[in-house]
Amino acid sequence: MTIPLIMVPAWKKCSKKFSRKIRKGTAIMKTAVMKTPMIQTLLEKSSRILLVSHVQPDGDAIGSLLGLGLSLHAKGKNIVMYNEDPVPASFAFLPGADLIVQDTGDIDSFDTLIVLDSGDAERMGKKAAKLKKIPAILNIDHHPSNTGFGTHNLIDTDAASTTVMIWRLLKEMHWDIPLDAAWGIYTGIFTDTGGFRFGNTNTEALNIAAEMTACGVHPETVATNILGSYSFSYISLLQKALASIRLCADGKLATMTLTRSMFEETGASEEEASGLVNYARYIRGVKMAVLVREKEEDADLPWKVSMRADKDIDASAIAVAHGGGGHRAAAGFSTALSPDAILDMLENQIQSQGI
Ligand SMILES: [Mn+2]
Repeated sequence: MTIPLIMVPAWKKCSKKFSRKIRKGTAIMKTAVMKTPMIQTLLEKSSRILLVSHVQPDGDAIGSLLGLGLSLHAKGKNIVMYNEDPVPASFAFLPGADLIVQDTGDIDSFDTLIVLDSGDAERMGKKAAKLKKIPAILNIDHHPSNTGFGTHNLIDTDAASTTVMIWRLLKEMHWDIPLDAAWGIYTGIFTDTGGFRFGNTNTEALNIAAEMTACGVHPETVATNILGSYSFSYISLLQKALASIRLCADGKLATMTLTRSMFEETGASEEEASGLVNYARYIRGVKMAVLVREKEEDADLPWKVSMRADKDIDASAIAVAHGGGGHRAAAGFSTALSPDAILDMLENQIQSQGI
Protein backbone atom coordinates (compact mmCIF):
# COMPACT_ATOMS: atom_id res chain seq x y z
CA MET A 1 0.00 0.00 0.00
CA THR A 2 1.31 3.43 -0.85
CA ILE A 3 0.82 6.36 1.47
CA PRO A 4 -0.78 9.28 -0.40
CA LEU A 5 0.93 12.63 -0.37
CA ILE A 6 -0.43 15.12 2.13
CA MET A 7 -2.98 17.32 0.39
CA VAL A 8 -2.76 21.07 0.69
CA PRO A 9 -6.30 22.28 1.42
CA ALA A 10 -7.98 23.86 -1.59
CA TRP A 11 -8.74 27.56 -1.55
CA LYS A 12 -12.34 28.10 -0.62
CA LYS A 13 -14.55 30.43 -2.61
CA CYS A 14 -14.78 33.81 -0.91
CA SER A 15 -17.99 35.50 0.09
CA LYS A 16 -18.46 39.08 -1.17
CA LYS A 17 -17.85 40.47 2.30
CA PHE A 18 -14.68 38.38 2.61
CA SER A 19 -13.46 39.55 -0.82
CA ARG A 20 -13.87 43.16 0.31
CA LYS A 21 -11.81 42.41 3.39
CA ILE A 22 -9.12 40.85 1.20
CA ARG A 23 -8.93 44.01 -0.90
CA LYS A 24 -8.61 46.07 2.26
CA GLY A 25 -5.88 43.70 3.41
CA THR A 26 -7.67 42.80 6.64
CA ALA A 27 -8.92 39.33 5.74
CA ILE A 28 -8.07 36.33 7.80
CA MET A 29 -7.05 33.63 5.37
CA LYS A 30 -8.50 30.21 5.95
CA THR A 31 -5.83 28.40 3.97
CA ALA A 32 -2.31 29.06 2.89
CA VAL A 33 -2.60 28.44 -0.84
CA MET A 34 -3.21 31.97 -2.09
CA LYS A 35 -0.94 33.69 0.36
CA THR A 36 2.25 31.72 0.03
CA PRO A 37 3.79 33.67 -2.91
CA MET A 38 3.15 36.96 -1.07
CA ILE A 39 4.68 35.62 2.11
CA GLN A 40 7.65 34.14 0.24
CA THR A 41 8.29 37.52 -1.41
CA LEU A 42 8.03 39.23 1.98
CA LEU A 43 10.50 36.81 3.60
CA GLU A 44 12.96 36.97 0.71
CA LYS A 45 12.91 40.78 0.62
CA SER A 46 13.26 41.22 4.39
CA SER A 47 16.73 42.16 5.49
CA ARG A 48 16.24 41.64 9.26
CA ILE A 49 13.47 39.53 10.77
CA LEU A 50 12.30 39.33 14.38
CA LEU A 51 10.34 36.20 15.28
CA VAL A 52 8.22 36.27 18.43
CA SER A 53 5.72 33.95 20.13
CA HIS A 54 3.42 34.34 23.11
CA VAL A 55 4.33 34.93 26.76
CA GLN A 56 4.44 31.86 29.01
CA PRO A 57 5.38 29.84 25.95
CA ASP A 58 4.13 26.30 25.41
CA GLY A 59 5.62 23.68 23.08
CA ASP A 60 3.93 25.18 20.02
CA ALA A 61 5.17 28.69 20.84
CA ILE A 62 8.78 27.49 21.24
CA GLY A 63 8.47 24.91 18.43
CA SER A 64 7.13 27.42 15.91
CA LEU A 65 9.88 29.94 16.79
CA LEU A 66 12.51 27.26 16.15
CA GLY A 67 10.74 25.63 13.19
CA LEU A 68 10.51 28.83 11.17
CA GLY A 69 13.46 30.70 12.71
CA LEU A 70 16.03 27.97 12.06
CA SER A 71 14.65 27.42 8.53
CA LEU A 72 15.04 31.13 7.77
CA HIS A 73 18.52 31.07 9.28
CA ALA A 74 19.47 28.11 7.05
CA LYS A 75 18.33 30.24 4.08
CA GLY A 76 20.89 32.84 5.14
CA LYS A 77 18.37 35.31 6.56
CA ASN A 78 19.33 37.65 9.38
CA ILE A 79 16.93 36.66 12.17
CA VAL A 80 16.38 37.02 15.90
CA MET A 81 14.12 34.59 17.81
CA TYR A 82 12.55 36.33 20.82
CA ASN A 83 10.23 35.48 23.67
CA GLU A 84 9.54 37.72 26.66
CA ASP A 85 9.83 34.70 28.98
CA PRO A 86 12.76 32.27 29.16
CA VAL A 87 12.40 28.90 27.42
CA PRO A 88 10.74 26.54 29.97
CA ALA A 89 13.15 23.87 31.27
CA SER A 90 11.22 21.05 29.58
CA PHE A 91 11.92 22.55 26.13
CA ALA A 92 15.57 23.43 26.75
CA PHE A 93 16.67 20.16 25.06
CA LEU A 94 15.43 21.39 21.68
CA PRO A 95 18.22 22.22 19.22
CA GLY A 96 18.48 26.00 18.97
CA ALA A 97 16.54 26.68 22.21
CA ASP A 98 19.62 28.52 23.51
CA LEU A 99 19.31 30.94 20.57
CA ILE A 100 15.92 32.25 21.79
CA VAL A 101 16.59 35.57 23.49
CA GLN A 102 14.63 37.66 26.03
CA ASP A 103 15.91 40.93 24.59
CA THR A 104 15.00 42.15 21.12
CA GLY A 105 17.85 44.66 20.89
CA ASP A 106 17.10 47.68 18.67
CA ILE A 107 13.53 47.18 17.42
CA ASP A 108 14.02 49.81 14.68
CA SER A 109 16.63 47.55 13.04
CA PHE A 110 13.94 45.04 11.95
CA ASP A 111 11.87 45.42 8.80
CA THR A 112 9.73 42.32 9.40
CA LEU A 113 8.08 40.86 12.50
CA ILE A 114 6.73 37.30 12.51
CA VAL A 115 4.23 36.64 15.32
CA LEU A 116 3.61 32.96 16.01
CA ASP A 117 0.82 31.09 17.84
CA SER A 118 -0.61 34.35 19.24
CA GLY A 119 -4.33 35.19 19.00
CA ASP A 120 -3.70 38.90 19.41
CA ALA A 121 -0.71 41.24 19.34
CA GLU A 122 -0.79 41.73 23.13
CA ARG A 123 0.17 38.06 23.58
CA MET A 124 3.72 39.15 22.62
CA GLY A 125 3.95 40.71 26.08
CA LYS A 126 5.06 44.08 27.42
CA LYS A 127 6.84 45.11 24.21
CA ALA A 128 3.75 44.55 22.03
CA ALA A 129 3.08 48.25 21.36
CA LYS A 130 6.67 48.86 20.21
CA LEU A 131 6.84 45.65 18.17
CA LYS A 132 3.63 46.58 16.33
CA LYS A 133 5.54 49.52 14.76
CA ILE A 134 7.73 47.16 12.70
CA PRO A 135 6.65 47.85 9.07
CA ALA A 136 5.68 44.31 7.99
CA ILE A 137 3.94 41.94 10.40
CA LEU A 138 3.35 38.31 9.44
CA ASN A 139 0.81 36.72 11.79
CA ILE A 140 0.81 32.89 11.68
CA ASP A 141 -1.66 31.22 14.03
CA HIS A 142 -4.42 28.65 14.49
CA HIS A 143 -6.49 30.22 17.31
CA PRO A 144 -10.15 30.91 16.34
CA SER A 145 -10.01 34.15 18.33
CA ASN A 146 -7.17 35.55 16.18
CA THR A 147 -7.79 39.24 15.51
CA GLY A 148 -5.93 39.37 12.17
CA PHE A 149 -3.57 42.06 13.51
CA GLY A 150 -0.82 41.50 10.93
CA THR A 151 -0.13 43.17 7.60
CA HIS A 152 0.01 39.56 6.37
CA ASN A 153 -2.26 37.06 8.14
CA LEU A 154 -1.98 33.32 7.77
CA ILE A 155 -4.68 31.79 9.97
CA ASP A 156 -6.04 28.27 9.85
CA THR A 157 -8.22 27.25 12.77
CA ASP A 158 -8.22 23.65 11.49
CA ALA A 159 -4.45 23.29 11.84
CA ALA A 160 -3.52 21.08 14.79
CA SER A 161 -0.67 23.43 15.71
CA THR A 162 1.08 26.55 14.45
CA THR A 163 4.04 24.31 13.56
CA VAL A 164 1.74 22.41 11.13
CA MET A 165 1.18 25.73 9.35
CA ILE A 166 4.93 26.39 9.30
CA TRP A 167 5.54 22.96 7.78
CA ARG A 168 2.96 23.71 5.05
CA LEU A 169 4.51 27.13 4.35
CA LEU A 170 8.02 25.69 4.07
CA LYS A 171 6.78 22.94 1.72
CA GLU A 172 4.85 25.38 -0.46
CA MET A 173 7.94 27.60 -0.74
CA HIS A 174 10.00 24.48 -1.64
CA TRP A 175 12.41 25.18 1.21
CA ASP A 176 14.33 22.39 2.92
CA ILE A 177 13.48 21.76 6.57
CA PRO A 178 16.73 21.56 8.58
CA LEU A 179 16.83 18.77 11.19
CA ASP A 180 17.06 21.32 14.02
CA ALA A 181 13.84 22.95 12.77
CA ALA A 182 12.17 19.52 12.44
CA TRP A 183 12.53 19.02 16.24
CA GLY A 184 10.57 22.24 16.82
CA ILE A 185 7.87 21.33 14.28
CA TYR A 186 7.41 17.89 15.84
CA THR A 187 7.30 19.35 19.37
CA GLY A 188 4.57 21.89 18.49
CA ILE A 189 2.39 19.07 17.16
CA PHE A 190 3.20 16.79 20.10
CA THR A 191 2.29 19.35 22.77
CA ASP A 192 -0.75 20.96 21.09
CA THR A 193 -2.30 17.52 20.48
CA GLY A 194 -1.58 16.49 24.09
CA GLY A 195 0.81 13.79 22.86
CA PHE A 196 -1.47 12.79 19.93
CA ARG A 197 -4.55 12.38 22.13
CA PHE A 198 -6.71 15.52 21.76
CA GLY A 199 -9.48 16.09 19.21
CA ASN A 200 -7.16 18.05 16.92
CA THR A 201 -4.99 14.95 16.31
CA ASN A 202 -5.57 14.34 12.60
CA THR A 203 -3.98 12.62 9.61
CA GLU A 204 -2.02 15.71 8.63
CA ALA A 205 -0.52 16.13 12.12
CA LEU A 206 0.42 12.46 12.31
CA ASN A 207 1.88 12.47 8.79
CA ILE A 208 4.04 15.49 9.55
CA ALA A 209 5.15 13.93 12.84
CA ALA A 210 6.09 10.78 10.91
CA GLU A 211 8.01 12.80 8.33
CA MET A 212 9.91 14.69 11.04
CA THR A 213 10.73 11.34 12.68
CA ALA A 214 12.04 10.06 9.34
CA CYS A 215 14.23 13.21 9.19
CA GLY A 216 15.87 12.25 12.50
CA VAL A 217 13.65 13.56 15.32
CA HIS A 218 13.41 11.09 18.24
CA PRO A 219 9.83 10.84 19.59
CA GLU A 220 11.07 9.25 22.81
CA THR A 221 13.46 12.14 23.52
CA VAL A 222 10.63 14.66 23.02
CA ALA A 223 8.18 12.66 25.18
CA THR A 224 10.70 12.05 27.98
CA ASN A 225 11.77 15.68 28.20
CA ILE A 226 8.24 17.07 28.07
CA LEU A 227 6.20 14.48 29.97
CA GLY A 228 8.69 12.75 32.21
CA SER A 229 10.96 15.35 33.76
CA TYR A 230 9.17 17.17 36.56
CA SER A 231 10.71 19.29 39.28
CA PHE A 232 9.85 18.50 42.91
CA SER A 233 8.26 21.96 43.18
CA TYR A 234 5.89 21.04 40.34
CA ILE A 235 4.86 17.77 42.00
CA SER A 236 4.31 19.66 45.30
CA LEU A 237 2.07 22.16 43.50
CA LEU A 238 0.24 19.28 41.80
CA GLN A 239 -0.45 17.82 45.26
CA LYS A 240 -2.13 21.08 46.34
CA ALA A 241 -3.96 21.43 43.03
CA LEU A 242 -5.40 17.91 43.34
CA ALA A 243 -6.49 18.62 46.92
CA SER A 244 -8.35 21.73 45.71
CA ILE A 245 -10.52 19.89 43.16
CA ARG A 246 -14.25 20.46 43.48
CA LEU A 247 -16.95 18.78 41.43
CA CYS A 248 -20.19 20.53 40.55
CA ALA A 249 -22.96 20.58 37.94
CA ASP A 250 -23.68 16.90 38.67
CA GLY A 251 -20.04 16.00 38.24
CA LYS A 252 -19.77 17.59 34.79
CA LEU A 253 -17.66 20.53 35.95
CA ALA A 254 -14.41 20.14 37.90
CA THR A 255 -12.47 23.10 39.24
CA MET A 256 -9.04 23.55 40.75
CA THR A 257 -7.98 26.70 42.60
CA LEU A 258 -4.39 27.84 43.07
CA THR A 259 -3.60 30.78 45.35
CA ARG A 260 -0.38 32.78 45.57
CA SER A 261 0.46 31.15 48.88
CA MET A 262 0.47 27.71 47.19
CA PHE A 263 3.07 28.95 44.71
CA GLU A 264 5.11 30.49 47.53
CA GLU A 265 4.98 27.36 49.73
CA THR A 266 6.04 25.02 46.91
CA GLY A 267 8.41 27.31 45.04
CA ALA A 268 6.66 26.35 41.79
CA SER A 269 6.61 28.83 38.94
CA GLU A 270 3.67 30.19 36.97
CA GLU A 271 4.68 28.23 33.88
CA GLU A 272 4.59 24.97 35.85
CA ALA A 273 0.89 25.48 36.62
CA SER A 274 -0.24 25.65 33.00
CA GLY A 275 -0.89 21.93 32.41
CA LEU A 276 -2.41 21.12 35.84
CA VAL A 277 -5.97 21.63 34.63
CA ASN A 278 -5.73 18.39 32.65
CA TYR A 279 -5.79 16.38 35.90
CA ALA A 280 -9.30 17.69 36.66
CA ARG A 281 -10.25 16.71 33.15
CA TYR A 282 -9.19 13.10 33.69
CA ILE A 283 -12.11 12.52 36.10
CA ARG A 284 -14.73 10.31 34.47
CA GLY A 285 -17.91 12.22 33.60
CA VAL A 286 -16.26 15.65 33.68
CA LYS A 287 -17.12 17.68 30.58
CA MET A 288 -15.27 20.81 31.53
CA ALA A 289 -12.22 21.24 33.76
CA VAL A 290 -11.24 24.64 35.06
CA LEU A 291 -8.11 25.98 36.73
CA VAL A 292 -8.57 29.23 38.64
CA ARG A 293 -5.28 30.78 39.68
CA GLU A 294 -4.35 33.95 41.47
CA LYS A 295 -2.03 36.13 39.43
CA GLU A 296 1.45 37.09 40.53
CA GLU A 297 1.03 40.83 40.22
CA ASP A 298 -1.59 42.92 42.00
CA ALA A 299 -3.79 43.15 38.93
CA ASP A 300 -7.25 44.69 38.43
CA LEU A 301 -8.31 41.24 37.25
CA PRO A 302 -6.50 39.09 39.83
CA TRP A 303 -7.83 35.66 38.77
CA LYS A 304 -6.83 33.79 35.66
CA VAL A 305 -9.28 31.12 34.50
CA SER A 306 -8.14 28.31 32.17
CA MET A 307 -10.83 26.01 30.76
CA ARG A 308 -10.55 22.62 29.06
CA ALA A 309 -13.79 21.36 27.55
CA ASP A 310 -14.94 18.26 25.71
CA LYS A 311 -16.63 18.50 22.31
CA ASP A 312 -20.08 19.36 23.73
CA ILE A 313 -18.98 22.64 25.29
CA ASP A 314 -17.66 25.80 23.63
CA ALA A 315 -15.06 27.13 26.09
CA SER A 316 -13.98 29.82 23.63
CA ALA A 317 -17.49 31.42 23.72
CA ILE A 318 -17.34 31.66 27.52
CA ALA A 319 -13.82 33.11 27.38
CA VAL A 320 -14.66 35.70 24.73
CA ALA A 321 -17.73 36.82 26.73
CA HIS A 322 -15.29 37.62 29.58
CA GLY A 323 -12.69 39.39 27.46
CA GLY A 324 -10.48 36.34 26.89
CA GLY A 325 -9.89 33.96 24.00
CA GLY A 326 -8.71 30.56 22.85
CA HIS A 327 -10.00 27.47 21.14
CA ARG A 328 -13.38 25.73 21.49
CA ALA A 329 -11.70 23.01 23.59
CA ALA A 330 -9.15 25.15 25.46
CA ALA A 331 -9.71 28.79 26.37
CA GLY A 332 -9.14 31.30 29.16
CA PHE A 333 -9.81 34.74 30.57
CA SER A 334 -8.93 37.00 33.49
CA THR A 335 -11.51 38.26 35.96
CA ALA A 336 -12.16 40.17 39.17
CA LEU A 337 -14.89 37.69 40.22
CA SER A 338 -14.10 35.60 43.30
CA PRO A 339 -13.38 31.87 42.78
CA ASP A 340 -16.88 31.03 44.16
CA ALA A 341 -18.54 33.52 41.80
CA ILE A 342 -16.50 32.12 38.88
CA LEU A 343 -17.77 28.66 39.72
CA ASP A 344 -21.42 29.83 39.79
CA MET A 345 -20.99 31.66 36.51
CA LEU A 346 -19.42 28.63 34.79
CA GLU A 347 -22.12 26.33 36.12
CA ASN A 348 -24.76 28.65 34.61
CA GLN A 349 -22.81 28.96 31.37
CA ILE A 350 -22.51 25.24 30.76
CA GLN A 351 -26.17 24.75 31.68
CA SER A 352 -27.13 27.46 29.16
CA GLN A 353 -25.16 25.52 26.54
CA GLY A 354 -27.54 22.62 27.26
CA ILE A 355 -25.07 20.40 29.13
MN1 LIG B 1 -0.68 26.42 19.31
